[in-house]
Amino acid sequence: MKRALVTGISGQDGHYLTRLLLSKGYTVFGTVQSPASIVRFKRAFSEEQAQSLHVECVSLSDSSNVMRIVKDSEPHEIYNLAAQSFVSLSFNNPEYTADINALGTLRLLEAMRILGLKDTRFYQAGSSEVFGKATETPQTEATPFNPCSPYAVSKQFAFWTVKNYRDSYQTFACNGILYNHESPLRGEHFVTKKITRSLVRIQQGIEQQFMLGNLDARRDWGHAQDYVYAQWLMLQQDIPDDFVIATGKQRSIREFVFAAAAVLGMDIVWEGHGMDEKGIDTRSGKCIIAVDPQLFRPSEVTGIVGDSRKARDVLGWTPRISFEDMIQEMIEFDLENANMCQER
Ligand code: NDP
Ligand code: GDR
Repeated sequence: MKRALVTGISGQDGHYLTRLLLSKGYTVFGTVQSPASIVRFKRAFSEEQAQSLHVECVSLSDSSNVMRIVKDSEPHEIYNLAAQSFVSLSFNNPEYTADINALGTLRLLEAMRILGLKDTRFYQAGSSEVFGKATETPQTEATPFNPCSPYAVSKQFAFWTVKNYRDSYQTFACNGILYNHESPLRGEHFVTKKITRSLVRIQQGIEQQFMLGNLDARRDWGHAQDYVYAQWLMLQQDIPDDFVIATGKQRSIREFVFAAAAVLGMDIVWEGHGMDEKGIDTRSGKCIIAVDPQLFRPSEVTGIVGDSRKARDVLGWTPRISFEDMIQEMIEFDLENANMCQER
């Protein structure tokens, strides 16, 4: 029976990956940052599933603790998902972000090396943010990195560390270069979840208005369930390698708002320009979206859209859940949650 260690198991991807691994018969060891996350995470699984699940608090900043969990779990596969994953926050917390995302990855790989775990396979949760102000569109595994946030720089460090361990010690280590992926379980501070949750709350009369930052920002959005499958596939290959995982389609924040509103039967028109731009609900005539300059970042990625031909050819991976179905699922989940809150 296979054992997997998943760092950052309580995050969005951790949930989906755990479901996948349990369905394949793995025993799953997971780490979180805060004790509250253990309780929340375990609620998402049945008692039977919980028998194969072992979750504890391990900070990636604590190398002795990292070493211990790797030793105790003796994993066949490690998925390093733990991170300070909010790009915006990384501008105010660059040192912490680097400690967890960059050095945390190094600590795990060192633990594997020192413990002599030669057969253990390692997946690193890399990010399309490394392309930053992209030098070509779409981006492939060969596109030069041009990171433009402390988060992106930390992920670039992790990327090269993985490659270095692969080349120097023949570690079976892979980098996924994953583009944005969303789901009902997405954290509320990320823009997609903020939009679906806020629109639902406005429709239910719980909220009147919400603020967004750069409406012109564009992203290549896929579904987390598809993307964790790619993570697993990478570790099932004969040769470790790096893969871009993306849908190849790019949309703006405005387009996301429009699509999410449509699921709720709402129609939004945009009026004004720049910081004065407003989203008006045509039915009520009310302004429900305004622009907050504080939500803009000091530096923003441009032209981010991925070419995942290599993943399609080598892994046989392809995204299955459409953009529209993903938004539908997110809205349905938020509606259910809003109803439950109102009933309480
Ligand atoms: P989340 O932010 O949802 O989850 C982050 C996880 O990391 C949580 O389990 C959190 O624990 C844990 N964590 C945070 N800080 C620490 C710390 N100091 N020590 C130990 N654990 C910590 O991320 P996602 O699931 O969305 O993403 C997973 C990974 O993939 C991340 O590395 C992210 O950077 C990367 N990625 C994500 C993409 C996306 O679109 N989702 C795209 C590309 C890369 P707790 O719950 O206790 O705080
Ligand atoms: P991102 O995701 O930075 O791409 O990182 P996020 O959803 O935070 O931002 C996407 C884009 O939306 C713009 N934006 C806003 N963003 C937030 N969060 N809140 C707002 O109110 C808002 N208004 C506009 C942003 O400027 C940005 O351009 C995610 C994370 O999961 C990373 O961990 C991962 O590596 C990358 O995706 C790929």
